[in-house]
Amino acid sequence: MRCYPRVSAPLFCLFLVTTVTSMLPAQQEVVIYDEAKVPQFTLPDPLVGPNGEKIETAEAWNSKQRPYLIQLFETQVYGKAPAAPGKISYKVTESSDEAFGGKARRRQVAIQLTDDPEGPVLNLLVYLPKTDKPVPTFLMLSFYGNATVTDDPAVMLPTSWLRDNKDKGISGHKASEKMRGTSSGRWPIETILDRGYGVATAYYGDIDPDFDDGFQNGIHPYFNAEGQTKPKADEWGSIAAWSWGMSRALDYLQESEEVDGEKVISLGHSRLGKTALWAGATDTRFAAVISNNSGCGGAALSRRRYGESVQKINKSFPHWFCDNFVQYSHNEDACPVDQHELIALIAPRPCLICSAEEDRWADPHGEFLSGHYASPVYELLGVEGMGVEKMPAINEPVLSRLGYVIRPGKHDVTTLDWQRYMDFADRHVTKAAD
Ligand code: GTR
Repeated sequence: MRCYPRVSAPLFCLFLVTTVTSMLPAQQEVVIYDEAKVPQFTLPDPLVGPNGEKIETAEAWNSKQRPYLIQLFETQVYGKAPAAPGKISYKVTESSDEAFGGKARRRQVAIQLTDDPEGPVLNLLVYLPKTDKPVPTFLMLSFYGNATVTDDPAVMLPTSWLRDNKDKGISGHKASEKMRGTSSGRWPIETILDRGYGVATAYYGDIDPDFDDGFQNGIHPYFNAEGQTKPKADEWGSIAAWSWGMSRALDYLQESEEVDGEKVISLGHSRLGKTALWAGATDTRFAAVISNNSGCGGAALSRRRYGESVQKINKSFPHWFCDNFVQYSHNEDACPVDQHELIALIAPRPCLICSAEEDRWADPHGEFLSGHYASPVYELLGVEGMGVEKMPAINEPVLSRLGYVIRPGKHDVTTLDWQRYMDFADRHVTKAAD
C-alpha cells in the first residue's frame, strides 16, 4: 500500500472537535445513529499538498492540488474512467414541438457510447420549454428509464436490463407499458419547464446495469486492454461509469443549439447523487452540481461512519467503487481523501447538497460537514463558501454558492426539493448573482 504523507501529517490536518465518548473497535458492525458514538477523526486538509505544503493561491490549487486530489479519488475511491471517445456520434430518434399539450419540445437522442456501432447506446430524453434562446438544463439519470419519469406515451421504453419491480410492471428484467410514469412523482417536468429550465435524462443501466457481474456487461468490457477481463484495482467501478456516461450526455447537450451547453447542471439522487458529484468533479463543463441524499461515497464524510459505512457499502455494492476502495472498509482513516474534498473539486462552481431529516442512513450532518469543510477552497478561489458555521434547521435552506438544505421526510426526491434546486439555479446559474 502506498504511503500518504498528507494524511499522517497531523500538523496540517483539521481537528474535529466532536463529543466523543469512545473510539470504535476496528471491526464494528453496528450502524451508528447516535452522534455521541461518532468516533473521533481527523480530516485531511484539502489545502495541504502531497508533501505537506500549504496551498495558498488559486493557481496552486488549479495546477497542483486539484489534479492531485482527482488522482487520489480516481485511484482510491471511484476508479479511473477512460478518456472521452474522440468523436461524438448520436442520432435524434424522435422529436416533437408539441409535448405536454404543445408547451414543450421533446427530443429523444441515441448517443453511441463507443466506436462500436453494436456497442452500448445512451438514450437521452430532453424536454425544453419553447423559446428562441438556448435553455439552461438539469441533467439527471434515472433508476428505471425514461418512460418512468413521465406518462408521455411518445417516450420510448428502455431496452437495457432493468431491476425487477412489480409496482413498476418490470419482470424478467424487461420493460412494459405499465412502467410509464411510475416515477413521475420525482419529476415535476411541467413545473420545471414553466420556470424556464430544460430536463435531460437517461437510464443509468444503459451505461452499466447496476448489479455485480464482474463487469462483464455494460460499458466496461469495451475499454478492456488486450487480455483484460475486468477493471484493475484503480480503474472505474459503476459510479465512475455512470458519471462518464453523464459526460457523454453533456457532449451532446453542448452540441445542441437548443440547450445552453454552458448551463447544464449535474443532478442526482442517492447512488446517482454520488454519481452527479463525481461527474461534476471530473468534468468542469458542468455549470453546477446538485446532490440529493447522496450519503456514503457521496456528500457524507466517510470518517464519521454514521449510517452507511464504507464497509457496508463495499459489501452491499462491490461494483460501485474501484477495488482499491475495499481497503478502507473499517479503515476510513487510512483513506487519503474524504468526501469534503470531493465537494472541493467542484469549486468554484455552484454546488448544492440536499439532505432529508429521516434519511439517517445517508448521514445528513455528515453531508452538511462536507460542504462546511470544502468552504475554504471556495474562498481561496475567490467566491463564497457555505457561509454558516452550524447545520441549518429543517426547511431553512442555505442557498450560498456552496449551499445546503435539509427538508423533513424520507430518502426521496420531492417537488419541494425541485423548487430548491431551481431557486439555487436561478441564483447561481441563470442569474449568476455572484
Ligand atoms: C442504498 C445505498 C445507498 C444509496 C441508496 C440508493 O441501498 O445503501 O448508498 O445509494 O441505496 O441509491 O437508493
